[in-house]
Amino acid sequence: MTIMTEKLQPNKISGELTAQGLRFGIIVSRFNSFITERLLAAATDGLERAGAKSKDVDVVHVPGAFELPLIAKKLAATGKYDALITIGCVLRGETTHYDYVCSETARGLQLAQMDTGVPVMFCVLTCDTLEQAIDRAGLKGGNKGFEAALGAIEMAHLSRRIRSEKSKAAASGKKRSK
Ligand code: INI
Repeated sequence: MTIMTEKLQPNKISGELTAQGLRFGIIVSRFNSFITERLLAAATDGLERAGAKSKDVDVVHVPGAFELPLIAKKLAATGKYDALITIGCVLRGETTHYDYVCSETARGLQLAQMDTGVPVMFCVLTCDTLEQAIDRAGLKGGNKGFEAALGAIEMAHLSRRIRSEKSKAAASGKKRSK
């Protein structure tokens, strides 16, 4: 006996790539500003080309990458933003300072998004050389700022979508209890 099975067609939940009506915060490190300002320019270009308006994008500068997590968490907690983009550039030096800055920045930013539920894009270059950073800030490797902008838009939509699915499920009593 053959069992006819219908091909499973699951509901797909994905984020659109239009920035209209979304609010973004961009936090930029001044350290290695030669690189970070190029990442910032590409991030704002990405948001603008996707339809974001100036009034919906705030840019905040911090001294170094290590300071990104605290300000990300504070901005996320305002409830004003659909997504945040954090921009930094850490270059390896002669000591272990690099390792501490990289790991604490990444850890802090992940905590900021997990604690607040606001998507936080990690546009922090961690490079051995300046050349590697330049490649990723507009040369051979493209520009990670632009990629971060697209990621922020996608995550903002996805978060809104999941929030509305959650309220729909709650309203229809379908929400499963744990
Ligand atoms: N901050 C950076 O953003 N990039 C670096 O490469 C860097 N290095 O190499 O030291 C750096 N250090 C500063 C750090 O982020 C803090 O601003 C500083 O330690 C004060 O808290």
